[in-house]
Amino acid sequence: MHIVVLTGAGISAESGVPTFRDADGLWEGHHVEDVATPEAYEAQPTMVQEFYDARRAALATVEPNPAHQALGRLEQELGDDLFLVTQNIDDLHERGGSTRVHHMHGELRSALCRACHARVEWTGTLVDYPPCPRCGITELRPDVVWFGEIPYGMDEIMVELQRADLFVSIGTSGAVYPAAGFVQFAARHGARTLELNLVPSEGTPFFTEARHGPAGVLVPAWVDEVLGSGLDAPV
Ligand code: BV8
Repeated sequence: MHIVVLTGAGISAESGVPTFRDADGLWEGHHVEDVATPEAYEAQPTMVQEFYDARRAALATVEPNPAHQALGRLEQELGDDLFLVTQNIDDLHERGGSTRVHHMHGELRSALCRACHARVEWTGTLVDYPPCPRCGITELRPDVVWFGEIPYGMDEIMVELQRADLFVSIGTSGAVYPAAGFVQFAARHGARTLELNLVPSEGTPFFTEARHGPAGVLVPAWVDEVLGSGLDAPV
């Protein structure tokens, strides 16, 4: 059985990472749509760099939660039969035990060089424009996919969605495309679809089944169900 899992900010909420649209949906006092754009970066590079520097630094203050750990366990059991794609730019899936995580919107712990296009591991700040480790030019930006930019790995993601028997969406509002369209694409290619989210999302009507509650409770229970049911049994 081939499973594709898509995660969003909701899976990291119980780790203390604020989501985008809950409460007042503010990040460091900004709406993500106002900051996560190439135009904002051109107009106010320092503000954008500081926005991501603050979120990168905050990674040291949060820990993976049982939902991340359950997906790490699922990868151990399913291997290549699990494809995990996340919209999140934190490293909590990796710290929760997942080794193959597809960050379609990039990662905080990576920097992108606008001169040589290298993607380099980065844990410090970027606001002071340090030299690119590969080309030496001081044009490093957050390696994050902003609104209007093309998500990473789309070809591979579409292939995985076409071969999925089960598509599971965890902790996302279904507000941003193309991720929000994955459920319909997977269903069109024969997948069963399951939503695990705190409350119904914009995409809930497109799912075969939807369970609502905290990811820290729903995800471990679902993984136990999948692993307990025998790996080739229908879910
Ligand atoms: C693209 C990185 C072309 C940055 C992000 C008009 C109509 C339709 C589309 C568009 C349009 N105009 C423009 C577009 C395209 C645009 C878009 O969709 N805009 C929206 C605003 C309408 N998209 C793009 O520009 C994308 N690029 O389209 O390129 C293309 C497409 C395909 C192929 C080739 C080319 C690029 C978008 C990427 C933007 N970058 N993140 C950063 O992080 O700073 S977006 C960011 O918000 C996230 O990555 C995520 O994708 C998105 C939504 O966030 P969520 O993860 O869902 O979080 P949210 O807070 O919204 O929801 C949390 C959920 O968790 C809630 O439902 C809540 O109930 C739940 N929850 C809370 N606590 C818990 C919980 N669940 C479980 N347990 C809990 N404890």
